[in-house]
Amino acid sequence: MADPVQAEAGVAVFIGLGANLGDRKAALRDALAALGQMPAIKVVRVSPLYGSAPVDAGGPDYLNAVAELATTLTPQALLQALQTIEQAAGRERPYRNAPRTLDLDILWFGDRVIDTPELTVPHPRMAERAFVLRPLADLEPQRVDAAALQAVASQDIHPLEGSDWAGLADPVR
Ligand code: A4P
Ligand code: MG
Repeated sequence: MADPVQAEAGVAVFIGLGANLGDRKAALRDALAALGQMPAIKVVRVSPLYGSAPVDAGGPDYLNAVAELATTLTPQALLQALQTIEQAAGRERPYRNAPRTLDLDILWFGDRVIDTPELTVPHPRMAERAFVLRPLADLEPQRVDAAALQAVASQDIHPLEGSDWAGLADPVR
């Protein structure tokens, strides 16, 4: 069983979720459910669901969203947990930016700045990507300014469903 009290005391983390192969919405929902079942993670809030054309990549359109977690895990342990969930969703890595059943990226881990071979936080490409900035701005409008959104305004992205797409009992704090 999840221990929301323990995880609630943890660090606020924002993750990006994306999928452009298979049952994309089920993959994102299942990933959030799997995260919420981990004792050291609470899923705090989830953004609306967006459809987006691939950026710097080919293949079908993506579904994208951003979630806020609270976790007592270290950044490395959280990355490992995300990669385990990606693998369980059938993620394959034939080449960089290949189409994928599930991609889970750490965007912010509290106010930590991390630069190791395995992990770079804040996510180094987030400022170039409407599929990250738009849902992030829905959750944290004070941290994503108008100029940042304007810089990615030409990218093809559109909201599909409100935060209740994720099936969380209480998607908004
Ligand atoms: N890694 C380093 N920093 C991080 C971090 N902050 N979060 C390392 C997660 N992982 C991080 O990732 C490769 C390695 O990055 C990991 O082993 C981890 O140690 P990966 O997911 O295996 O490979 P990737 O997909 O080639 O890289 P990444 O970073 O997920 O790709 P991007 O840059 O996020 O781009 N267009 C639309 N519309 N929507 C999308 O979701 N996604 C991508 C992927 C491209 N275009 C897209 C979308
Ligand atoms: Mg990734």
